[in-house]
Amino acid sequence: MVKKISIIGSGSVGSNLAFHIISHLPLVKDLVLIDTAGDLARGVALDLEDTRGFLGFNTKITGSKNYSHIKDSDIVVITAGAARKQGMTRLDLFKINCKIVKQVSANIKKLAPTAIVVVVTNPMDLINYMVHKFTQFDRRRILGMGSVLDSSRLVNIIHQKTKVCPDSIEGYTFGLHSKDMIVSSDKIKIKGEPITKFCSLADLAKIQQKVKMRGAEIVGFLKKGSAHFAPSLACFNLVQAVCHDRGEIFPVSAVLKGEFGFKGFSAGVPCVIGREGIREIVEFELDEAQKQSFLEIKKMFQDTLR
Ligand code: LAC
Repeated sequence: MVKKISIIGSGSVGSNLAFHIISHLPLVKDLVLIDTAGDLARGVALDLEDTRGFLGFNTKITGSKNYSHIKDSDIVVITAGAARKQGMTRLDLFKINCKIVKQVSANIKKLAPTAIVVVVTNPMDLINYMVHKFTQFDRRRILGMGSVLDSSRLVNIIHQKTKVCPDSIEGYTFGLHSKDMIVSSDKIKIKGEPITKFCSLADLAKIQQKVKMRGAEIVGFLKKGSAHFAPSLACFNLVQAVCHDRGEIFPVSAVLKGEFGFKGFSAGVPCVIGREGIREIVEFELDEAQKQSFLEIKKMFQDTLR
């Protein structure tokens, strides 16, 4: 049973995630928001608390800059870190955010040693791998959120093109949470039928390209900060999947240890999610293009971490 959830970083993603938790997971007893920036987390916590009169939850909400409050959390979500500015790649963020996450990981390891950790901080797959390294937690307890977000973007963009109800569209992206993500037509079905029954090959190529560039497109329009509505909901879906322990399947960034023939990096792959985190990685045969993409991910990890 998940009783305590902590969110590190109280920016737009962290605070929206907190709102989803108090709105939809009434059995969570403790919700903690941590932010090292002044009294931000305290302010956010008070604002969230004031929705109690409308929502009627019992959850205790704590906002603080002091990590001691995360003690014995069942789930810790890491959203802390600098967000992308226009023209920046997620990789540009690696150095800054790796430093931040090193400290965060040390606190989680010390204070919440049995927690499931959900990683949001960009560059998400690299940071997810580093959290595994820093905490030394079993890799099944470290879940990177990126492809969950990209998959919702994929469904949205397919809906825009085909006008089919989103509930009838099943599809996911995998590999990296970056413009090099893998958007394969064999992982997209509309009521079990191939997407090419609903749009032309040229349209499919446009959909694939649009999904890959969606995060950057939003950053370009926002000017300040990056997307948060869809990212916080993606994150909430993972938190909820852990709480409900129903074996939902999400493309989660997981540290690979031989699955798909690869090891030594983290990438989005379909995973069965339960109370223990990743219950199972769902393997499938990679085609040649997908294998090539995985080789490139491996090389990117080697180049960046060397
Ligand atoms: C995005 C950021 C959150 O894709 O990575 O919008």
